[in-house]
Amino acid sequence: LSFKMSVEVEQKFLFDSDTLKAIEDIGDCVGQKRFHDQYFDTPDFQLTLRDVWLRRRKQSWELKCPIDPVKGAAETGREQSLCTRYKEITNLPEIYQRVKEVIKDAREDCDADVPPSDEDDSWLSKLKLCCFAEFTTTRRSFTLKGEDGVKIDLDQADFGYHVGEIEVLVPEGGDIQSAQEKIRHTAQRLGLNQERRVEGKMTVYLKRYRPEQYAILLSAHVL
Ligand code: V4E
Repeated sequence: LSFKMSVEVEQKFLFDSDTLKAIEDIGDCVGQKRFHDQYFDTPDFQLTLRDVWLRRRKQSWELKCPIDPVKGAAETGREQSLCTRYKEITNLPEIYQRVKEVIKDAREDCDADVPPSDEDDSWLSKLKLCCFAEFTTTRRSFTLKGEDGVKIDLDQADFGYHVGEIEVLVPEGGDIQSAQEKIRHTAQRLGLNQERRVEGKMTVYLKRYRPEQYAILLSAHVL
């Protein structure tokens, strides 16, 4: 069995009209799209407390999980990297399997059952998964000449937050280090000189609309 699994390496950045001009000067716009995201978790945050993010976008499921077994272990006591790295799983049976492994108590009930299909949402209630966040994003995507495999996204979320990201998708077994190098180089070309991680859409969303979950994830060092 081979599941489509890649690692998304990305760095978020704040942008203004000057950054946009820099991107338009040295890059090509490769499209604009709008999508609605729904994120799911148990009422006691069993997924997000482990930095696992279950999302439905345009009727497709996606699971983002940390690539390191213990999140933050490699970064304790060191400066936090500007880049984030997440495993991306898009195959629904594989997502279901992973989610069951993460959620306590789910195994006895669901071990022998069949994996869900796209049309069937009954697995969500079976695992007590509820939507805790949903928003629509308008995204413009760019590529830069001479920067193979690097994508720049400029996102505008409908709750009034915009953020950019430099992203490289690394196929399973690929070189994550060199992806981070490409991202650093791209950031330099765009004249970004940030020192700290920039808040993603979800962080801002939780802070605003799910303050309890935000506080719990913050004290668990997930955010
Ligand atoms: C991994 C993660 C979340 C899931 C959403 O990931 P993100 O890449 O921010 O969203 P988006 O819309 O850009 O997805 P794409 O289209 O690229 O697939 S929500 C929170 N996290 C963890 C996280 C974190 N703790 N800190 C930062 C800076 N980013 C993500």
